[in-house]
Amino acid sequence: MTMPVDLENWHLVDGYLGVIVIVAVVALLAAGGLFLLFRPGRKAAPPVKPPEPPTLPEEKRPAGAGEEGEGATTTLPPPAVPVTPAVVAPPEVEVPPPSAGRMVRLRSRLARSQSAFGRGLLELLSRDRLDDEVWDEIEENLITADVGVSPTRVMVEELRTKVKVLGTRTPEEVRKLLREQLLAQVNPDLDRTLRVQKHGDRPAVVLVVGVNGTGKTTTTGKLARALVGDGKKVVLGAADTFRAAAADQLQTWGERVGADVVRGPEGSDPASVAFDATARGIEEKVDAVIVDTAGRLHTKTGLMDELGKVKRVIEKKATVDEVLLVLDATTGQNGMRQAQVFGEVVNITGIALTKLDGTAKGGIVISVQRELGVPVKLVGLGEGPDDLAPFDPEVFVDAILGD
Ligand SMILES: Nc1nc2c(ncn2[C@@H]2O[C@H](COP(=O)(O)OP(=O)(O)OP(=O)(O)O)[C@@H](O)[C@H]2O)c(=O)[nH]1
Ligand SMILES: [Mg+2]
Repeated sequence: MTMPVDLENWHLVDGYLGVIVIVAVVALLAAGGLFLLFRPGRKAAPPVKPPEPPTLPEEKRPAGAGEEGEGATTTLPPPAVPVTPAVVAPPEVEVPPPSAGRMVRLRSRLARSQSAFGRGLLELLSRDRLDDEVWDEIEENLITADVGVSPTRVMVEELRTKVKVLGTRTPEEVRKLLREQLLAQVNPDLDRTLRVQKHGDRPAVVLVVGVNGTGKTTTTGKLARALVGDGKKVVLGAADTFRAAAADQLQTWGERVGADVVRGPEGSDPASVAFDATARGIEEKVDAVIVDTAGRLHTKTGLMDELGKVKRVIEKKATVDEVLLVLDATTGQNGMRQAQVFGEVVNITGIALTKLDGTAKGGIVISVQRELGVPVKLVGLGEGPDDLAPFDPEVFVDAILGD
């Protein structure tokens, strides 16, 4: 059905229509505006990207999780099924070799001492004419090898007398003579037994001390290995609390041989870590507790006092059987003063002479024992985990002189 159009009143219709259209448009715009202003969930601020919900690996994600529409801000609910942690294989515990005979195995590491020190001496002593000049050279050779001034004098005097008695000398005789002299200075009669025997139920306690970087932590780790290799049970105390890395370093050594490592937070009291390690050792009835300490300069009184405290605190629980001073053989005579000061504070019972593989100054063994009146009990002959040996004077002297 169509409406008739009144052509006469068209202008009126036209007028009405115009008004209606305008009103309708205005009404529509107003309604749209109101809708935009008051639509539910409108955000006052410009939309912010919602935080990423925690994601789980695809296969562990609960069904349906992460499938909400765009802009969902809810975080994932806890997984319905317990998430099994990734299977991490426990570190393989090694069975280190026993400590006996190690110095023989590591003998070639003393080659540097041998060429510079032993061979030089043998050559000089084998000369037909031994005038003052040659004796001066022999003396110089001994001093350069860090034998120390007074042991050098003693040796040169004795050698002079014996050479006079011998007259002409075969190379074998020269070697024998020098061997006797060196051995006498190294002193095979000193008791070099490392005191790591249990006292009834109580473990032996070994305190490891020294200046920075001498090899304390490495020696502690190597010693733990050697003891485990000898069938002992060991607890390690990481009483170097200055750096977390120091405790981590020791922990790695411990884990490799299955020895517990007691450690404290970075910056905590080293004495309390040493105390806890001793307590753990007693509790677990181990054979030995070895306590690694932070490197400290012997000139820093505060740090030396702290070391004294570490020892006293351990003594509340057990006896400190062994205080090992770790000396770097390459630092030569500088080590001597350090050694004296450490000795005053913690009463050193043995020396671990490290880095003997990297020096021609093997004579340090003689001077350090003499100056301190304490035997060299252990020698470090390399960076490898089993490059620590109980010190054997005869093997040492033979290595210096060569075969
Ligand atoms: N060649 C050689 N290197 C060694 C020996 N003993 C230790 N070292 C090395 O010396 C460096 C220092 O060893 P650490 O055991 O960290 O010394 P530290 O005394 O604990 O050092 P601080 O805790 O910083 O005082 C490391 O690179 C060791 O591998 C050794 O007998 N021979
Ligand atoms: Mg260290």
